[in-house]
Amino acid sequence: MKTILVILLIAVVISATVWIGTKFFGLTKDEDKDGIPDSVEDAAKEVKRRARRVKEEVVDVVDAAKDVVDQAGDVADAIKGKPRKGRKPAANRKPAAKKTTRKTSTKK
Ligand SMILES: [Ca+2]
Repeated sequence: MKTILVILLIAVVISATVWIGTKFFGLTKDEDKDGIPDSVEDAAKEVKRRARRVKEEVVDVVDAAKDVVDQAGDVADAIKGKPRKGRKPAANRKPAAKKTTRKTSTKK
């Protein structure tokens, strides 16, 4: 219990030192004058951005895993000798938006 209090006290002292140094003495760059160094704010933004990207990728992996499970059933059917059904339509998937620019041709 005492150890936790000591660790907490050290953390509070470090935070207070950084805040006071930033707020009143300009030791680190702080353009919005909120006492939080810009480097800390930038790091927090980057962590949030990366967490959002990881979440997007995990959603993609889960979608792909669902497709694998669907297709695995077809393998079992093939082993049993059933005819090929073809690709199952994806349930809740929008078609990927293509970012190609259409060129207008003047040739005929
Ligand atoms: Ca700031």
